[in-house]
Amino acid sequence: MKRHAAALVIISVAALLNLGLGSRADGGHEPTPESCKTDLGYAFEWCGSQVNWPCRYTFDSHEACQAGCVKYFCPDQIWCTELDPIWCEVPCEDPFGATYWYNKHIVSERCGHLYFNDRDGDGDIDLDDPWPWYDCSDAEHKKLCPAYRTWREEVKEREARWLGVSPEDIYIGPGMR
Ligand SMILES: [Ca+2]
Repeated sequence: MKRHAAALVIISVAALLNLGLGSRADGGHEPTPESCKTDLGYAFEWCGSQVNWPCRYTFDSHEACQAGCVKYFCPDQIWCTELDPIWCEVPCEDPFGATYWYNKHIVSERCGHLYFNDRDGDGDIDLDDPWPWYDCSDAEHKKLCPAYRTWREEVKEREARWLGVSPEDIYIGPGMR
């Protein structure tokens, strides 16, 4: 039992050191079908890197985020196994499973152009109107995973509880303040 605990400590120290030092995948190219075939380890490093989207924002669910990312870039190398439920068994709305993060990549593929949008064509990205991106992202998430809780749903419920009204009475969209 004691030995087990010691091993866990060593692993977490190694993980911390790895965070500090970065990896060869930091800022490197996205995994490609070719690199997945020849160097699957690179995909794990790239996806686990603290500088690449979206796993740099994850803390508790970092392992699941990395798994979802590898599954997205290297679908031919990853298959469902009952040995580790993180890959396929965890429900899609749960950030502790790969599917949740895999879906984020799909949504980014479909809606990313709205996030990095230059409507007036002056060459600068306009981040002042995020709502078309939210609309697209929420709709695509729901298509992939009906049980997914969107940011808007969560905020509406929180605000509604706070104000003692129904979530339908809360407005989140253009012109809100
Ligand atoms: Ca612009």
